[in-house]
Amino acid sequence: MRRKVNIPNSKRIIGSLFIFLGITALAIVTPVGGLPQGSGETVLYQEDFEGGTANGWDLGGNWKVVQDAQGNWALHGQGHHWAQYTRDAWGDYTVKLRVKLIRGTIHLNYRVSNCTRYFIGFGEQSLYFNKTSPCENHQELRFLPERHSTERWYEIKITGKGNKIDIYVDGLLKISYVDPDPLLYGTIALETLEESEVYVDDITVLGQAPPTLGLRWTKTGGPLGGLGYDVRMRPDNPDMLYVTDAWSGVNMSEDGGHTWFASNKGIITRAGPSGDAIPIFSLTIDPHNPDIIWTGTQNTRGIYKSTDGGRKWVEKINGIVEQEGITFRGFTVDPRDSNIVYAAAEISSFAWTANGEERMGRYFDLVKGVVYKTTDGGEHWAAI
Ligand SMILES: [Ca+2]
Repeated sequence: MRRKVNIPNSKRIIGSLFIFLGITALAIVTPVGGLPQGSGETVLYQEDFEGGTANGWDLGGNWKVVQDAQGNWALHGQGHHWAQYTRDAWGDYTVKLRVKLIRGTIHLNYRVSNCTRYFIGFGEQSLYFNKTSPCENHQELRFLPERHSTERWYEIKITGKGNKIDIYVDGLLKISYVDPDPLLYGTIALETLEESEVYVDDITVLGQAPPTLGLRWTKTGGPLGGLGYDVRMRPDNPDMLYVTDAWSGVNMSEDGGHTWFASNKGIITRAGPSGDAIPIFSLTIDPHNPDIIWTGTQNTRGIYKSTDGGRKWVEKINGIVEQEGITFRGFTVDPRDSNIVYAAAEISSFAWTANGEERMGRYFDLVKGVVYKTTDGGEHWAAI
């Protein structure tokens, strides 16, 4: 018997935050010679546009890289259009850039993430600091009636450390703001307004380099794509590892992660556009007996139990009510008894709203939670 699950559209997948993990790649981490890098700020991104291109930028409307009368290449925008750097995003960082107004106002967007952002309005008549959060909700945080000349380059610096944002113009601190509900992460973007025309050049992003801790990841195989979720190590034999992935199922290693193989014998749940993906999501090893392993599915009803260390699996779904839209995020085995197990799951909005209508929370699919319990090793489950 093959159980086939159709996921009607991509929104349901986006219901899981972990889609942003992107491609699953199984890897091991090994020590690298040398000590961690120093704690100073380093250049995370730098662009002077002298190559005539804007690599990593999504240039909307009529944003383009142009050469001015002096032969200098810069970004140029006019009218209400966006240019966004899409190749990276950061937490605490400083962005420095040069801006030349021809007319109007530009928004310098900071910590842009989906539809939330801070934005600094730099215009002929004003300097202001605003925030968009939640989506479409613009909050005015600071306004200064500062005059700025046209046809002149200004140096602007925006620094964010946690909830404190400082804005400098030509080296002078103009706005310092502590946000009680801060946006903590995101990229940079430029937004010219109606009746505006602006040049931007020499963009530098400074911040802490990602910590390396003297370790290096090495790719050791694994499926090409999917939603990796749990990594488990057998407590009595650390060379035995398990990685779950929707949609390649259970991946196992017996040599400490150097080589991997799929171990899905007995798992009959299938999903995906072609109906052959194995939507295994969570996996937990019984702390009393590491030969007993529990695994659960994504977006469909499926709990499987192995009693031989993950080589074969038996479906255990008696008592699970939901057929679709249920994702098992984890299992907990009672510290006194292997037969008592709790399975925590979320249920997508389409599975519980009238007419199967999807409902969004702040950013993602609005889910409900359920906890199932078995007292007989998975023969029967009941929601508690
Ligand atoms: Ca330039």
